Amino acid sequence: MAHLISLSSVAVLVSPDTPLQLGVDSGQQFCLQSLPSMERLPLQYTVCVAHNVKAAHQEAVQQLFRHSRELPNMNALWLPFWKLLANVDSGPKVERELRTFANRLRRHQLGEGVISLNEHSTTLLSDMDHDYLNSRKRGMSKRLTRDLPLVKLLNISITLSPFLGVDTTQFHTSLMDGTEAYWLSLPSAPQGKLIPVMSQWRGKFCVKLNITNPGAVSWFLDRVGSLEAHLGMEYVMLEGGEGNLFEEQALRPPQDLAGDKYISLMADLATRIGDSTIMTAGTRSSHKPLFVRMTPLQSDWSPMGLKGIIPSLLHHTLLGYNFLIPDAVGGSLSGDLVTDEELFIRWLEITAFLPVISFHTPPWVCGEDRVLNLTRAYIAKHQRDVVPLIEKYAEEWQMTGNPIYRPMWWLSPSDPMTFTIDDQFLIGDEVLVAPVVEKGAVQRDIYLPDGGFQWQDSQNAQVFDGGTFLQDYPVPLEGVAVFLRRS
Ligand SMILES: *[C@@H]1O[C@H](CO)[C@@H](O)[C@H](O)[C@H]1NC(C)=O
Ligand SMILES: *[C@@H]1O[C@H](CO)[C@@H](O)[C@H](O)[C@H]1NC(C)=O
Ligand SMILES: CC(=O)N[C@H]1CO[C@H](CO)[C@@H](O)[C@@H]1O
Repeated sequence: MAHLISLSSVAVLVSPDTPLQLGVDSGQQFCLQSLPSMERLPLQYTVCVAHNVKAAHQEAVQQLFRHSRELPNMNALWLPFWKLLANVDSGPKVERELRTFANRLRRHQLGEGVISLNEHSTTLLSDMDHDYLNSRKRGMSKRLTRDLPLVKLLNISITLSPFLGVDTTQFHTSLMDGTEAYWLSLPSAPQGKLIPVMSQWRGKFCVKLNITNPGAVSWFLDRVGSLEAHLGMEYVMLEGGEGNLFEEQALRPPQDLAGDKYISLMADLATRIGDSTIMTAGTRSSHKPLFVRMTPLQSDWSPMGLKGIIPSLLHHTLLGYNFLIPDAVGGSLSGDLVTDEELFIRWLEITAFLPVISFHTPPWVCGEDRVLNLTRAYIAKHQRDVVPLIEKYAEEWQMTGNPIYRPMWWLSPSDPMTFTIDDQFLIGDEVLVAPVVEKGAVQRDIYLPDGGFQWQDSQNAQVFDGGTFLQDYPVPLEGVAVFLRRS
């Protein structure tokens, strides 16, 4: 049974316990449908009707989020995140790569930032701790103590997931010491022994942490604690909590892990780690002091690439997720380095206005001096102009639930012109950002919403009335159109 709802000034709140599919049907109607296997479960939803789209949104936020809203560690906004590109097979080699990379950043006057390690590099470094601990037990050299300053050249972010390889000693140990219940398990026969369920993660056979088991959660937190003691990392990224249909079907019952339950328990785990934890997904956790990493995008100009950034930003922030780490400049989905210099520059220009700038392709790889200069300039601009604004509107968000980043309709909620603009955004209600998202373009159309005030171009101080449509407004490759509200 499909329910059709046409979007005007309504918000639809769906019960979190109802699995459903969401789509737009052939008649361009927004459509919610329960899954075929769940036909007997009625769709449960609440419809909020309001006089305009902003009021509908605000009402929905009041209905949905009754918790007090907490801020994550705002220091993260000041520093760009740099992905360590290391394709090596041992902890000492990861350390060497870290040192080389930190020196390179410094040589290019990009010395302040966070180096982020993927899960593989994190595992290699943590195995090294393991060796170190063993060697210390045998009274041997204090290797890691000596090396620690090398790792500590910059702030570090590590990556963990709830998966553990079936070929690791940790897993084998857990089969022997009776902690196999730490892993999602199924009985081998109706009353039989529980056997861990094997799944796959990043191409490897793994078991997955049973996040409803308190012993398993303590084990995980201990692991984070020992990594912290040895690496001194400032940030922890948790990947892999997203639902998995196979898992949900194979493990149902128990109902305790059905649907979005896993990711929501993982958000609890993340807040126990601290207020500098980054999640890759979230469900009703926007009030928690966490960061969310937006989905990786393609390195192109399509809606799956650069054109997808602003719609995704607005989507997250309207749902209350404001503390976003956008995908790396130029896109990182393929894992390849970006070679299109124009794409890199336009992408950088957008992310400079988002909460955190992150890199996968280093700027010295993508282009010549110009790209490096622009990278330094936009990082400085982010720190000088954008971070203070985010801090200001983070306070407003805590008090009112209003998003930090806003669509054009926020200021002009009865003007249909504003409803479909997906290539401009507002920071609070005072800065309008209109980046170029078309390849080769050095001009773009811009709509300045009418909120009863004027807008001033931050570059040339020209002033326009609200409600003005600027056609083919010039925006050179090295610039972004930014308008400031004049009351
Ligand atoms: C997870 O652990 C809990 C508590 O030990 C147990 O009751 C439950 O059956 C486990 N669930 C799965 C899917 O392994
Ligand atoms: C980069 O910046 C430096 C110093 O600000 C300047 O001398 C140089 O000409 C710039 N290079 C390019 C290609 O813009
Ligand atoms: C080694 C290093 O760069 N540490 C910095 C990490 O970030 C904090 C602020 O969040 C700085 O105070 C440290 O100096």
